[in-house]
Amino acid sequence: MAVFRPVSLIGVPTDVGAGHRGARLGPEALRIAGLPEALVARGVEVRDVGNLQGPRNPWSGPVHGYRHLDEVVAWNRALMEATYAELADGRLPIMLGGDHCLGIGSITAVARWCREQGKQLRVLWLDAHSDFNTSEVTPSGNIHGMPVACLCGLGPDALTRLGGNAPAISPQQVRQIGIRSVDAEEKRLIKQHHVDVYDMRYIDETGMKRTLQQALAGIDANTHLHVSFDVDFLDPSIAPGVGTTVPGGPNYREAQLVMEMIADTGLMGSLDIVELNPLLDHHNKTAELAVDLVESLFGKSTLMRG
Ligand code: 6HN
Ligand code: MN
Ligand code: MN
Ligand code: MN
Repeated sequence: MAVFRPVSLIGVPTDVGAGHRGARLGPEALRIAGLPEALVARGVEVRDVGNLQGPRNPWSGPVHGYRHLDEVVAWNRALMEATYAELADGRLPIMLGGDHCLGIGSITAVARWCREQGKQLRVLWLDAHSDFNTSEVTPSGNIHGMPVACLCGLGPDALTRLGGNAPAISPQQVRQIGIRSVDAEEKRLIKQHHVDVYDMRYIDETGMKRTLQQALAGIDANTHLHVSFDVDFLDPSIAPGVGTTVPGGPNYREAQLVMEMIADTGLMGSLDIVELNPLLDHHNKTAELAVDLVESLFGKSTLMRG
């Protein structure tokens, strides 16, 4: 069994980036579903640092193409600092979201950490969506549809320069898996910036095993894998508790295989769990499924391997 670094759970109870309210309840739902205990049972030391504090959701409309930009910036600044502090303490941070705008703060901190440590960073973006919109092309103004673009330097200065003047990452560091909903102009941006997208058609034709092998190609012992797990990655038939369901996602076995293959690398150094919306869930079952998949990310195998 792989030995994992001690984990820090960082609750990020925000839905200021989303189109539905309720993801702010995600951190508690994940705790109640047993995430801390499940990690302890995997032999992982767990510290729950509690929930970050941030501005409330004003629930207002877009201004210059963004909804709640000031609030998104405040939450991400706080998260960037908290994530960096846990990494610097030798720990593996797990972000309990919260909506996917929080990937801006977490990954900005991870990228800084990797630069300082001379490590290669690879971001695995598990999602139904590409999250590569900008204020010019967004259909909603919701910033949870923009984090990958922001991290790659496309977006408002307050978010693209959260960690300094250069973009946090380049598109070449990102692998997107499970994608099946990309807006028309977003698709153009994805192509223009050469983001590596393994969409559902690709997965159907290639199989999940080969897809993951390709997404993980080129990593080595000096690689830090950041996993950004948007729960809407999963097929809505097994994971209804999210605001933006899209049919045709990975089933239970495919999702398990993804997590198991990531665990096999032994290189996961940080994890976001985002977009869980307990108000849309049934009896917390989506949260329980997320916990089950995180157990696999930490080496629990459904087969006879460990
Ligand atoms: N997520 N592409 C849509 C938008 O409004 O930009 C949906 C984004 C969903 C984002 O699920 O993290
Ligand atoms: Mn997302
Ligand atoms: Mn999504
Ligand atoms: Mn329902």
